Amino acid sequence: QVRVFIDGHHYYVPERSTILDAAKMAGIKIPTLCYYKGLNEIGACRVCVVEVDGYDRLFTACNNTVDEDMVIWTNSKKVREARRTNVQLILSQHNGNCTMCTRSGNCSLQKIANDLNIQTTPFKKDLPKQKGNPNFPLIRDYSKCIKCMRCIQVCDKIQASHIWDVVNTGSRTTVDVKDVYSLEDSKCALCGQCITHCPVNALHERDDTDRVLDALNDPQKIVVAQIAPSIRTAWGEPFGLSPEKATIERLAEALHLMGFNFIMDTDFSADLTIMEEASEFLEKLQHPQDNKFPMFTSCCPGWVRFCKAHYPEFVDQLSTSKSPQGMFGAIAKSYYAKALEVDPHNIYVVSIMPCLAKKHECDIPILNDACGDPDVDVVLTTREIDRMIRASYIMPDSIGERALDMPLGLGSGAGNIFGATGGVMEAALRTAYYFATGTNPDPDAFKDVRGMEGWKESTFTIAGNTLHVAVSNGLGNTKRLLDALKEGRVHYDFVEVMACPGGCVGGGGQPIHDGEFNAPARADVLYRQDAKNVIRFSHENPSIINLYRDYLDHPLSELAEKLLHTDQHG
Ligand code: HC0
Ligand code: SF4
Repeated sequence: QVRVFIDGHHYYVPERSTILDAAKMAGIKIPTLCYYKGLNEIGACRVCVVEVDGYDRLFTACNNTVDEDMVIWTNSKKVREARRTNVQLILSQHNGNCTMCTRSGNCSLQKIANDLNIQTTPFKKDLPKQKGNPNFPLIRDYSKCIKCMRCIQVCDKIQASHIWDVVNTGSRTTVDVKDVYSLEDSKCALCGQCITHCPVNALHERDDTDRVLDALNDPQKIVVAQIAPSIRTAWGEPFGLSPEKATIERLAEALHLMGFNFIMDTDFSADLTIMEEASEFLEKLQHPQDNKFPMFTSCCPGWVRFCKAHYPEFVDQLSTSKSPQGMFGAIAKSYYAKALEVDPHNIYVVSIMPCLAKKHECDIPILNDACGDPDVDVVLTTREIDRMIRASYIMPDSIGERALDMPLGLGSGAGNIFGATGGVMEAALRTAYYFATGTNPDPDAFKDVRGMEGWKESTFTIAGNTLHVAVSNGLGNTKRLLDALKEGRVHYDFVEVMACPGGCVGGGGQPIHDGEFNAPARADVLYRQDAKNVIRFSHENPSIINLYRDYLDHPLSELAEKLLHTDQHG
């Protein structure tokens, strides 16, 4: 412990505490902007400056530590003026069109400017020009970047992708793609973590809400929504709804009020993915001489893009099973169109996903196996659907719930946990066990693969086979795992990879709470729902059983291969 004086009072704080943490322990708030605990502690914005007796210069509180008997002033005239000037300088290079900004009300710069009572800036506005492709799923708004460097840090340190860098010098200093002209030419996985770590709106997804509104207004179109597993644990956050209130059924009612014709569940097609992927894996195990191991899951297009860009040697080990979003689209425009007795070209599939890479996935031209049209027409992020709900003046707090439409609206608990890291592996093992032995395991037999750890491994015995499995989330952890595989330091049979920290619950399209990591709490909701579901196994989902009985015949059948498999995903 060391003694420090903050604003005239003394406190005892642990040695080597930052000034910021010491003040926090003393109950004193020092404002921050670029600071992100554990990730970005570089003092770039100089909003957290404080005065220290004995020094002329000001200290940034986030990355300077306390000394014995240090005398710190967090709210002196000099500090207040410096903070205001620093924020005014940032504002002079920031396009402050807050009335038309999707981060309005959830923008850390807006908040700090308001908190500091800044009403004008003496500095001349000097905004950089926009560049890049407005049709790419990830868009950088150069006129809003405040050079906080968080996107560089998360992309380098957490996602091992190194897409962003500082470019230019002096007042022209900014952040841009590294080494290439545009994002499209880069090795961006489209995980969207730069968006959820940006304190302002300098990074955002392509907005596809108008395309959906057009489809909803088109009397020819039968608009079918599929809702991804991790949406049900996050969509209600911006409305202040508790997890108990923010059910998928309440979201379904909101979509119904907006004019969606059918509202169904990606949990259903997650179950379908399990049927195909578990069968594919068991078949590979039976012919070890013809196959390379591990087999990798392929349902996360962020991971697939990363694999193609950085580890092409593993691409042929990706499962050929399409992602649940892809399978849903292909089934909606074949089996379901037939059941409705409608022209599949009139079915318009809208995916509601926590993800930007899914926007790219649905745009892949060859994923059109059902009828020649794209299997999925458009992907909306959680944030986009929330914006649509607000723009429709639907009050989620006061509307009722609506049962999902059948048959593609029924999912098992196994499908539900896809949204959390380890969930796909656990779901696959539950069904692989049944396929291999003819009996169900305890549904919680594989729960070792749960949890937020970045790289998990486990060993299970199924029908006399010892299986070594691993699960990674976050691309930095994935890189470590792949390098270990390449160097022969580890050997696995089956590996699940999710690009986002925590899996889709931590997806780049999820609601943003600046500085917080919400994946663990969101994942808990999914596991609680799984535990309560009367169906815990994908192969016991009645809608899946009927789909095979009436249409696909069996997993890996000719029709299943045509509709549900590809070597081009991601
Ligand atoms: Fe996911 Fe999925 S779990 S990738 O994160 O597999 O986006 O939630 O929809 O497709 O199911 C995203 C989430 C999905 C898919 C599912 C998988
Ligand atoms: Fe998208 Fe989920 Fe993969 Fe993130 S983990 S890139 S949200 S599919």
